[in-house]
Amino acid sequence: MKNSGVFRSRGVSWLMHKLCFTLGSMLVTASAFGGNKAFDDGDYTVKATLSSPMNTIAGLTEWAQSINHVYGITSIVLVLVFFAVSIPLIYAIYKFRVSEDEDLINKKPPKQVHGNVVLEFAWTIVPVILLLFIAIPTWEGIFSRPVKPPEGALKIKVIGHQWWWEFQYPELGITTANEVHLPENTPVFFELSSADVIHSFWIPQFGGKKDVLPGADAVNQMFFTTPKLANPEKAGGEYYQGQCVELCGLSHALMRFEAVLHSKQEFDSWAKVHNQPPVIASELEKKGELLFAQCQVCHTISGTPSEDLEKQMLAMDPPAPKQGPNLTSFGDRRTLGAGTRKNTYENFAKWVREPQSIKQGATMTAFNLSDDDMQAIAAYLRFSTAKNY
Ligand code: HEC
Ligand SMILES: [Cu+2]
Repeated sequence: MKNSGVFRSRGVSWLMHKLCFTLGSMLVTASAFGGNKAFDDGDYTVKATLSSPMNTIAGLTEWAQSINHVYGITSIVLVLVFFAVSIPLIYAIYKFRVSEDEDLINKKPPKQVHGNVVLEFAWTIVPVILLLFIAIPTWEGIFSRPVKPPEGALKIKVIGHQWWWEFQYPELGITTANEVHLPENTPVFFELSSADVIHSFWIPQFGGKKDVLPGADAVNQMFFTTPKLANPEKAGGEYYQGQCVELCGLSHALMRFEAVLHSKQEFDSWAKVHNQPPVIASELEKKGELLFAQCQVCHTISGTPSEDLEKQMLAMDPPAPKQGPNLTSFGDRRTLGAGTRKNTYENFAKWVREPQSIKQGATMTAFNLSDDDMQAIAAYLRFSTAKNY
């Protein structure tokens, strides 16, 4: 029988399969470079560049760098294995291909061999050596991590909610949401817990991720020393992207936050002014204050009646924590809806009127407010410490 070229194409398709698999893996790796590049147009766009905010391989903390060290070694081994397998493979496919006029039916099978001591030893020992090569720096990385947070680390309680983040600074008496402010070059200690389902806390450029679990006795810890400011002259903080990395429901992908790095001085001023209640200077703000009454069952603003309500709710048995993010100094936040949109008046109005149009499944009630009322609430809420820290 004349060969119909089946064998050859099978070899090729097998090779294609392997190549696609490799390319796929490389794409997954490349996606680590991607991320949400700014919020300039208010939308989520993915861009793969080295300076992307979700880039994992430009680690800024010692912890992130030790992870990257292992990542680098693993990549070298992987590339070596890739070539060690694919070069002989391509050679074999070419060399032993079927020629057009070969009679495959009557062709004798090649000589069958079984067991080659040298080969079997070689392909057992070589992977063991390669794995050791990866394992030793991995162990080193894992065991060089301190087991306890350093003395005097800044403590921050992180509470995951479907689909936003709460940050409490017990020593500073501050509660905020979706933006975690940090002093540069300082040990920080996160206590992670969840109000509902399992989430996972991750600031890619600052290091690894940790699960955020529900249940009072399931508090995870994360600690590291924050990096130094890249540009100490610039005021207003440097923003790094964070993201929930545990599939936690419908809007899991929209459960983001920003870590804002400040000089120590700037951080202290932020902490001082953050809790200042809104100044009610105009009629509009006054009206906004009244209208906010319908929001305060879920939202608290420090130094206002909504805070007293929160205390009462927490004193109940069982305690009833508020469902929505703390909105103290909300005007200072860069984003809205946990990093979903840029914090502009248009996005704010859309959010209040139809939160689910921005974030599917968001548990906030929709409020069909008139333009006048919306502007009044915005004036009250967007009272801003105006970055004057
Ligand atoms: C039933 C509870 C509830 C009420 C009432 C409520 N909200 Fe919300 N609100 C939420 C929840 C929950 C979120 C977080 C949703 C998310 O990001 O997934 C939220 C988020 C927000 C945010 C975005 C905060 C951020 O940093 O991302 C703003 C702004 C906001 N609400 C304003 C208001 C205003 C103004 C009112 C009153 C007109 C109001 N909310 C009433 C539950 C509520
Ligand atoms: Cu989550």
